[in-house]
Amino acid sequence: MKIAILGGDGFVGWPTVLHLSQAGHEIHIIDNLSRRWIDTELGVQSLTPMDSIQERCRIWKEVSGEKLHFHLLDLANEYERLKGWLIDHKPDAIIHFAEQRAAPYSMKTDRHKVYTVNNNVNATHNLLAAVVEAGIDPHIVHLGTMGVYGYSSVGAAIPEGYLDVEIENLAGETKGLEILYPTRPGSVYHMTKSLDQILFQFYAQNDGLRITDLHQGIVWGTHTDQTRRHEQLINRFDYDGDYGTVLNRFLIQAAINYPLTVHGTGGQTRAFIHIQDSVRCIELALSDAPKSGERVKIFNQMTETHRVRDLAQMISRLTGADIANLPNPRKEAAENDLIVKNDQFLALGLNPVTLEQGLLSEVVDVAKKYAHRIDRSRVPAVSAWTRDIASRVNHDP
Ligand code: USQ
Repeated sequence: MKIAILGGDGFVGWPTVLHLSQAGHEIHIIDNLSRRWIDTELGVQSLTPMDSIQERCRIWKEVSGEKLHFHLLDLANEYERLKGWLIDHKPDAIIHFAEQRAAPYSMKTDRHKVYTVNNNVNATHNLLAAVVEAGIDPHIVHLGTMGVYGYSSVGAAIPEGYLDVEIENLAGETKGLEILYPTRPGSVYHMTKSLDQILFQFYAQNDGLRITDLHQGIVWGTHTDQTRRHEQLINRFDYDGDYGTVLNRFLIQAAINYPLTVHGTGGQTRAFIHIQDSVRCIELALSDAPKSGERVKIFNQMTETHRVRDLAQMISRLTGADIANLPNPRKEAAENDLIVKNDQFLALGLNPVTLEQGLLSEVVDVAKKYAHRIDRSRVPAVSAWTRDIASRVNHDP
């Protein structure tokens, strides 16, 4: 297939590019390199030394013999170029990762909220409108998030996108209805992914677009089979307070003797997936496209759920790291349960990497190896969800 990978320079985008290129597909990366600019804005860098996208593509050609095509294009702000590109190239599939993905970054200031909404919602809508206008019929696979569901658990499993409900009509009869699972986003970033869902629903229904939305959990790990093939193909690894995700942060904190930064009691339960499984799931989803006229296909892309404090204890046991219970900069439930259905990927043959198998190698191969590149001052999470929380967090010793 000819596949356009929007956001193909990012943390999940880059390993997906390599995985699908190795599988024999013709890959076109479309990216505005905004993630690299945000590193510059924040004054942080990936734990792992990352080459330019052009250099990464050159190395992949050397290693694999496969050519990657890179197109510098800003989806959210260059609508006409995007449309022209789609008309010229007519991809069979489009994988859409091109969104600002950090919840803390999206809550940093009003400017960051506005940027995140403008970028993410426009990128998604521009893509959908341009596909219709170009008259093409690609399978669109979008990287969504588990976070659209929220965590107000009633003790029931979260289904894969849709909920069957019963309502009583005016005649007093009980009728069945299938609805999108109600969203309850916990940040402006998660809110944009909730808005994306409505855009997809509309374009699938109105224009017959074939869309799959992957509700992904928190990704951990760095390497995939392909990024291991050359040190210059290495994936990025974020550890800072805005972009670092919880488990990867704990791993590098353990490597530099920094007490593990548990927010509050650590009673938050979240869904997790290893980066290797993430790229496998995307390939599985690609091969299982909905037909035109069908509803958006939604998968829960996660393999395990864990409580934050259990993760901290597990890493502390493995490495001897101390644990710090810090005031939580976020507005979120202090404790929650989470049960998630992921039957569709298991049925398609996913055989997940578990935390027990993968953790130690991440600590040794990545966190310890690159520990010298860590700026300890960038470890604390300082972006607060509200002004009140900011004053509490900042005044706490
Ligand atoms: N947390 C800590 N200590 C830390 C960092 C985080 O206790 O040092 C806690 C947070 O308060 C939160 C939980 O860990 O309760 C998860 O935080 P996170 O930063 O690992 O994940 P999140 O902000 O939810 O976002 C990440 C990705 C996002 C993706 C999402 C999937 O950045 O792109 O959509 O995970 S999910 O969480 O399932 O919605």
